[in-house]
Amino acid sequence: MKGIIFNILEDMVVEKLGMAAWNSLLEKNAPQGRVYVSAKNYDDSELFSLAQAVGDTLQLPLADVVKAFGHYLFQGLVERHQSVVQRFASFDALVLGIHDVIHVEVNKLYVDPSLPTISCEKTSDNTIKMFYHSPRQLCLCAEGLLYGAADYYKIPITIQHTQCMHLGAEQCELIIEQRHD
Ligand code: MNH
Ligand code: ZN
Repeated sequence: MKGIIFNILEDMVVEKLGMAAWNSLLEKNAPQGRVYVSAKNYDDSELFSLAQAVGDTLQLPLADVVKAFGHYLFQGLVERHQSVVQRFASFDALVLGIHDVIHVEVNKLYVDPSLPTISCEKTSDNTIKMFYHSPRQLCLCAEGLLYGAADYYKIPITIQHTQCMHLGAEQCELIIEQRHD
């Protein structure tokens, strides 16, 4: 994973638990003297260790931490890549553009990023079906990102995770529905 992801995890931990907590998590779960540079690659296992340690600190399952981090991550990505997000006038347009616009742009901005395979289709006026596949199985991070995007566009959504790689499926299937409440 790219350093930018670790940088945003640091922001979240510092905001919720303080700088001392982050420094202590880093000391125990990363190589000595580690500094994350946004464009550099770091082992996925390092991110998982840190996320697990955050969960241990808060007594939360890893799945909850990954989802909450995904939610936080969206705003962090927006702040760092405004021009990419600004081209989308709506939640639907952004979601339908994740794979062919956003992650294509990421591929130009970063050398060798670790991106998932995502495909989306609009299945009704207020529903989008998303397929997610990645060797990292970060589908809960994707869910969190979608909730973060919904906040950004100020719309309420619900997500049903109708197929999941964690349950043996070849890919995850997410049904994203805009609520009318
Ligand atoms: Mn995107 C990684 C999904 C919006 C830039 N993105 C990931 C991952 C998921 C993901 C899941 C984790 C890697 C994996 O699963 O294998 N991304 C989404 C979704 C949305 C999204 C569902 C919208 C909703 N992503 C964005 C936006 C940007 C962005 C907006 C920036 C403009 N994504 C990234 C970058 C990575 C990433 C950068 C990290 C790649 C790496 O670590 O190598
Ligand atoms: Zn899944």
